[in-house]
This record gives sequence, structure tokens and C-alpha cells, in this order.
Amino acid sequence: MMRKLVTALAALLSSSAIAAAQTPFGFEAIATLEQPWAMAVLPQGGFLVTEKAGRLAHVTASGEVQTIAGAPRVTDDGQVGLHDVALAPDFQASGLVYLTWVDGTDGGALHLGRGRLDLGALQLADLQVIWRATPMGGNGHPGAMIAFGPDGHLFLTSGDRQLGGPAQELGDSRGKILRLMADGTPASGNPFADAPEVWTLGHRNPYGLTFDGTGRLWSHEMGPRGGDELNVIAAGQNYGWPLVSEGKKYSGRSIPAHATRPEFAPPMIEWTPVIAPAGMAYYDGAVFPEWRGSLLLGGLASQALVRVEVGRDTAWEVDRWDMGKRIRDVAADADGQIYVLEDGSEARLLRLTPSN
Ligand SMILES: [Ca+2]
Repeated sequence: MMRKLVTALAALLSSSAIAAAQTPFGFEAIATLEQPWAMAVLPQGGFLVTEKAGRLAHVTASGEVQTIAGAPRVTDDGQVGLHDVALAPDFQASGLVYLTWVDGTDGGALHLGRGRLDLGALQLADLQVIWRATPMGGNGHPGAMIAFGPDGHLFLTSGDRQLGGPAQELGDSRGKILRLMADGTPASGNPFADAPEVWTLGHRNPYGLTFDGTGRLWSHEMGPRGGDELNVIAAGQNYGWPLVSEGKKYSGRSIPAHATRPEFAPPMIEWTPVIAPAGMAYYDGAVFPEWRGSLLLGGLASQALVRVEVGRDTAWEVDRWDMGKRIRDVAADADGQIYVLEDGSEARLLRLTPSN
């Protein structure tokens, strides 16, 4: 009860729009990409970046962009194509890299695959599909974000594919957050006996997924007209989509708010007007010490970088910086450097630089 009250209060405080401010940092462009979707920072320096049309790119630390062979066949259509890229927790030893994508010639399903990166040969070898959404099919809203937990489990957002209803059906992997083993099979100990891969349900289009320093899992998802959400993801919870939302249908018809259905977990933050969040990183680095303990979110429609501070039972937006471009992804490296990936054509991969 207390948690719900605190959450409601935080939502009230945070629901007023924050005006985008000038950045208190500079940035330098490392490379330019074409419709990039996600990035992973390589431990030896450099990056892997996905482009929606299907290229997996290696960006060297000096900014050279190289194409890696062996990426999957994808369908580049509207919101879908090649999506997330994530390094296995044991990447330094195994070289394993995970990708998500939608392939219209294979039922239009969201796919999760992994292969072994050979940077010397610029190749992703032995890429295998290790999970595929069932039932297959759908439209946009792929979700498709990967996060590895502290215990090595693979968490995956599976969007509702613009269908709504499947998000409430346990036997349908769309509109869910899944908890899988590193090989793509359902993890043991998941909350639903009849849906062994499902961790949480009632999601719309989660484009951000990350663990914080205390091991809590955070996800954001885009609302319909209004009602973008930041959620703490806890086993077995139902986040309410499409039955409740702080937004409206595109037709303008209202949707009941989360408060009308206490069995659904309410968002920690809701944004109306929307920020259209994409990508998220937990920051605990040394380069921007005043941001330690924050979540950094990209904003598409808001063309912003958004900083959220998190408490034990609350989260609140503290900064919204005007980046002048739609932001697709955010990442931090082990040294505390922060990288931001723009969205769209001729999009830049930026490194933030402290102002002083
Ligand atoms: Ca919700």
C-alpha cells in the first residue's frame, strides 16, 4: 500500500513536462551510421552497432566503421529490422554476441540469436536462432531489448507487435519480458508454470531494459497517445497493457488509468506528453560523478537525453537535455564514458565530454 502511495505521488510530481535544457556537457562525434538501432561497447575499445536495415557494424575506437559478415537476414520494414546487440557476460572468453531481429520470411516473428565474434576476420560466426516469438507475426512494436542479469540470465523484451491483446495472454510471448538461460531456453524458477519463459506481462513496446547497481531491473515502454512508462520489473507482475494506461488510444478514446486496477503494477514515472524513450543505461561511472546512480534514457520525439534518479521505491526525472536530434540508444563503458547514438539517416555516435 505504502509503495503504491509513494509511486502515485512520484508519478504526480513527475507527470508535469520538464522543459528541455541546454546540455551541461559537450560531445564529440565518433562515427556516422545509417538508421542505427543499438550499440554495445567492446571491452577492448570500440563498439558493435546494429543498423535497422540489417548491417552489424564494428566501429573502431578511432571511428572507422567496418561491416561484420554473418549478420542475420532481416526484414527492414517500418519499425522492424535488426534491433539489439548485446555481449555475453563471458564475452572476453567466449566471444559470444546476441542479436535480435524480425524476419518477415520466417513468420515475421521477433528472433533472438547468438554467434561468435571474430573481429580479426570481421565475422560473426555460427549465428544460430536460439529463441523465436510464438505465435509468430505482428506489425511494429518489436521490443527486442536484451539485458543480462547479475546471475547471468538473459532478459528480453518482446513487444506487443501493435496487437495489444496478446500482452495479457500468458501463452503468447508477445507483450512480455522473458527470463531465459544464455542458450535461449526458459530459465528455471520463472513465476508462471504454464508459461515457462515469461517473467512479466502486460507490456506494450519496451525499448529500454537495464539493471541498476542494486540488481533491480528497469524497463521503459512507449505509451499510445501519452503514457510513456518507466517500470521496475519484478517477477510475475502484470503491467496492465492494453487494459490500463496513462495515455489514450490513437483514436482519442480513453483507456482506464492504472489506479483503476490495483492488481496491475503502476509505472514509477509516466510521461504525458511523451518523451518516446529508446535505449537506457544505468550510470555509475567516474567521468560524470554527479550522475552516479542514475538511469540515462534516449528520447526520440523529445530529441533529448533524459536523466532519472532512482530511490528505493521511487524514480523521478531530474534532467532533460536538448540533443537537437532523436536519440536511439545510450551506453556507458567501464571507465565511465557515456555514448549516445542518434536515430535516423546519417546518425552520429557521440561521446559526451564534461564541460569543465
Ligand atoms: Ca503499464
